[in-house]
Amino acid sequence: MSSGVRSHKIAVIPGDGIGIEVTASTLAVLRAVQDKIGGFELSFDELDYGSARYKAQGSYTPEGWLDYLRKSDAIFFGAVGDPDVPDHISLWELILPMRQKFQQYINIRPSSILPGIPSRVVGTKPGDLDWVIIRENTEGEYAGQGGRTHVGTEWEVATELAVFTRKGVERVMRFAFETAQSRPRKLLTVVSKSNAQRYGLLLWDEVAEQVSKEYPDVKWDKMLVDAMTVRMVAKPTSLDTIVTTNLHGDILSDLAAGLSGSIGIAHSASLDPTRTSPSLFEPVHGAAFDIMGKDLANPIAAIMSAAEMLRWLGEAEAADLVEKACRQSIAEGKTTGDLGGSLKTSQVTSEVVDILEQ
Ligand code: GGG
Repeated sequence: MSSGVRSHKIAVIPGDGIGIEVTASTLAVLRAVQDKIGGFELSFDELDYGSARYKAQGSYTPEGWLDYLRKSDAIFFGAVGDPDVPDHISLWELILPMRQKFQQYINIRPSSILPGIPSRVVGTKPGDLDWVIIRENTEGEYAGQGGRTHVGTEWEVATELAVFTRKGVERVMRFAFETAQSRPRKLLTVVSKSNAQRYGLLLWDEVAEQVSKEYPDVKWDKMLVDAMTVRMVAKPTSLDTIVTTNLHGDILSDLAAGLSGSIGIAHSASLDPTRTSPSLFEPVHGAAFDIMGKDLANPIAAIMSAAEMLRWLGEAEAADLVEKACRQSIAEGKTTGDLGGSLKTSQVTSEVVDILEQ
């Protein structure tokens, strides 16, 4: 007989560096919210995938790992990167295969200036900057196509192909217009570099024009990525929802994180909107080896990513509570050094748990 308790199986990959610390914080918060409101049960399948495994055993993951992960309802991921392993190896061993294999073609990276966070942009205050960056997440510049020939000679050639398919661009564009439509301002900015990249990014712009016709109530414009960086700094209130390519989204979302306070609060979700495969939730930041093991990392980005995971799993009440607790601890100045506070990772975690338990 069914107990009526909704159960969700979460694959947990703490990964490397501060990923391990912020994942521990996140699990503490998830357990607290589960105990607080009940009605659902999370089971955590903690996996040792990462650079330590690679250095000890020669591979980041065991054979068949993607098929194994497919059986989970969602994946929570900390960070990847190690000073002893070239970054292109760690990224291509762990994060990028998950995004591609599971067709997580939407990477959502929201940014806003929250009450309690000192503004980094002259003249802005909390509420002025409130963006959702939608990054294409499976193709484009990170398609992984290319190669090297004549290696080590003066004729050495390296190619890196940016791949854009009509289907790939259409699906991210449609998601972006729908997101913009669901937000109060109904405003979308489509970012590319189609003056210099005249094939893939021209297709990008053309598809935007075509898809826009299905959403007449959405006000939209096009920007070249270089001009976009200036607009983000100079006129942040003119932006709301932003859609861009894999590489440009990676860069612009870090800029957005800096402008809204700290990369330590930048959360993200890599979604398969068709729900055929599990989606992936991770802080935007990397392994940050310089502060690893010192209890200095800001756990909020990871915890807010987990809130998005709860929302994706249908646990909206729990998601709202976690998000509210994070916002409250920031508003009360109970923050780590990156946001001007003096608390440790463990103390911020306890603050968030305490707020949840009230
Ligand atoms: N927490 C995610 C992480 O470790 N990110 C490292 C990184 O460089 N990511 C690049 C990307 O998101 O494409």
